[in-house]
Amino acid sequence: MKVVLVYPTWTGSYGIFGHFARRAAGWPPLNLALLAAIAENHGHEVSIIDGEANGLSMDEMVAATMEQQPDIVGLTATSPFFHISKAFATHFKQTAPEIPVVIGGPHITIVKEKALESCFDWLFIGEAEDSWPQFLDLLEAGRDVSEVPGLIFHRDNQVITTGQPANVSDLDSLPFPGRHLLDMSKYKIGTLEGRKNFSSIQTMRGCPWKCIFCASEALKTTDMRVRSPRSVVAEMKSVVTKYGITHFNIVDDVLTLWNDHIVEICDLLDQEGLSITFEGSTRANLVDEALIERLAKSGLIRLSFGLETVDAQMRKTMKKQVPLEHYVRANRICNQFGVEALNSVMIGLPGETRETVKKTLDFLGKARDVAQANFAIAVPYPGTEFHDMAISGDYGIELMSKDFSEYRRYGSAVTTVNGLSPHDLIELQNEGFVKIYSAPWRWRPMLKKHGVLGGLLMLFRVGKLLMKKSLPRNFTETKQEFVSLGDGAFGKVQDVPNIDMASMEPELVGIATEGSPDAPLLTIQSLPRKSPAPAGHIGHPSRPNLL
Ligand code: B12
Ligand code: SF4
Repeated sequence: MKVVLVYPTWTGSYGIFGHFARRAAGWPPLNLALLAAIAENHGHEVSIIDGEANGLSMDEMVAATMEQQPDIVGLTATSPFFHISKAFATHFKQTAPEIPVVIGGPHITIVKEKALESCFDWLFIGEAEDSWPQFLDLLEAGRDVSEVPGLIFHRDNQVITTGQPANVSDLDSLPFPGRHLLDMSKYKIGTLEGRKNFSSIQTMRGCPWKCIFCASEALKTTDMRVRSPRSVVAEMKSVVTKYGITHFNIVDDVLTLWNDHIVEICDLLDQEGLSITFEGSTRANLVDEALIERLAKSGLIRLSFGLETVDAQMRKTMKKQVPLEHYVRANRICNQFGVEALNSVMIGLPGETRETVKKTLDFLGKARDVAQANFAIAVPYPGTEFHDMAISGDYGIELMSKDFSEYRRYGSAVTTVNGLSPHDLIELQNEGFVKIYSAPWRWRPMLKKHGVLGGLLMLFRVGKLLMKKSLPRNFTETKQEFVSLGDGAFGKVQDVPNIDMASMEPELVGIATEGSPDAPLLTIQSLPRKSPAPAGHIGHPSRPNLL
């Protein structure tokens, strides 16, 4: 059977943020690549259309899909981008109503039949490594698929659910993702050593904790499984050999959950003489000097930690269970061994007030060992305890929108908390960037990472925002508004009618400075606050981040 898997363009809907998201990293769709390899092993012919990497418009994605003459089309979705996959499926069905369209991914696993729109023939929930090939084989043979676990579909005007599929027990039994179906030269990520071609890779699944803002429980990720280090290193080796890619972003939820596992991977890398670099995320209390020194020796160049907030009560409520004192220590250790440390902060978690944000910003302002922090708005994604809290109004949270397409972390907020409006949260997010990046000792690493032009642009904006903050408050009704851009930079949106994001050169946009012909693309202008914009958005409902 001819299977076409489509990863629709998503950063376009982040407006100006999308340019910076693209500059920060363009990620290969690892899940589709894995499902493609499994389908190929079952004798099916597979293509992947990565609309994001190729900057395709909706029409171009539909045309590219049709060109492949598919027997079936597969899509994936997270909550804030489900609407894009749905728009693609709707568009595609107008062209080819007879070709089945299926969709899986975290959003489907979480909301289940609520995602069963008429443009989808079958939904897949949970891990699909077993159900997907079973389904394809039965469909090709013209047999009934309703015995396959993990499906949701319409039959005789009824919604049929075939139950939760089992998680994969032996990760080593899976093939390596079908990267040969992607143009691997397109995926690049910014590092302190410059932009690198990279691939994502998964060495284990799961995480034992249940932070309230994470859908770990709904996604059944507390069921933990690891790959053998031998299989991981063999995959890395094949990526190095086939594509010349030597940087890996390990997408495991907690990279240093089991020290032995990651250390064994490093031992094998050394034994094989495989010279690579890698990065990942972990919890600050799960690193120590010996571990970081060991990992850095085999190529660790970056680690991300989720600081979120420094307020003791909020830390308790968010159930992350990492004692605060570990963050400075973990950053210091990373600095000591030349590993870049990233720290994410969330603004608007349950219990947030202006005072708690100030506490976090003061902490970061003084913490000289903490070189970089990213400020995201806390988003109550479905399937999280935070979502339930926002619906029931606990801890001063009020949910302003049930439209998941608005559930983004940058320049948008869908909650109010203790009197802080979505607009206030966005302002506090911007303030966070100013606070941390106005410290001169943070400029050096930032310049290294964003390049001289990017760095200067950011410093210019920090200065401008500082000046603006010193102006009288009545300026706010129609003021030009700075918004954070997610990767440490920020800009302001200005009216750019009929802008065609897909056709723009991300690099060009990235380096444009005020006064240059490209300047309008870097600026975003706010509507007056009484405008009919949806909760938290600065823009018009039809074009949320652009006016
Ligand atoms: C790496 C990662 C990213 C990367 C790369 C994404 C990519 N292109 O691969 C980046 C940084 C870009 C990213 C961005 C975001 N991410 Co993210 N990300 C992850 C992470 C850590 C790993 C993803 C992964 O590769 N998993 C491995 C694959 C094999 O698993 P999988 O994707 O779930 O796929 C399996 C099933 O879902 C199913 N399936 C999936 N698709 C399909 C399609 C078909 C046809 C079928 C049959 C089955 C199927 O089968 C697969 C195999 O079992 C996950 C957490 C996690 N542990 O999974 C979060 C996660 C997916 N991200 C999440 C979020 C919220 C985001 C953002 C919204 C954050 C933001 N910036 O606002 C964006 C959204 C981007 C987007 N386009 O949707 C949430 C999603 C929750 C939700 N409600 O949807 C997760 C689950 C984190 C969490 N625990 O809360 N992310
Ligand atoms: S530690 Fe990370 S992956 Fe685990 S529950 Fe918390 S946020 Fe989710």
